[in-house]
Amino acid sequence: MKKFLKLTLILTLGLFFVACNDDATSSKGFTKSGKAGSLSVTYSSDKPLVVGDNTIKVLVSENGKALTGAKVELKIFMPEMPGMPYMEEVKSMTADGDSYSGNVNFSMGGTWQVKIFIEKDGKKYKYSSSVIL
Ligand SMILES: [Cu+2]
Repeated sequence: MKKFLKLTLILTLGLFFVACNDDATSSKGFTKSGKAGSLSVTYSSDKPLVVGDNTIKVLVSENGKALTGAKVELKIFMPEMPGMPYMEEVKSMTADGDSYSGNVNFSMGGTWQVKIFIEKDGKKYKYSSSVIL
């Protein structure tokens, strides 16, 4: 009987770890990248994007080297739809080590257009993307 309890306990713990692992896999974050002229842009979140607040990190690089000291703005917008006005939010991102970060609020589910504006030494770059929530 004691042996049986031990086995049950081991199996239960095993399942617990498997469940935790699954959870870690399904809660992996969001990341998307592309080009803005000669620059490479990656924007990401440690957690999957949700309706509401999201902490978004933007990494800009040129020839494989992080571009620091730039002015980075992230704009999200959703075109007008029947029964719903045009919505947009523009956020100035704050320098955060080699990247830039800021809080972005998606006010509803659906497809959002994402533009990232980068300005450095008088040159302007734009990266266009979209996300579906
Ligand atoms: Cu909408």
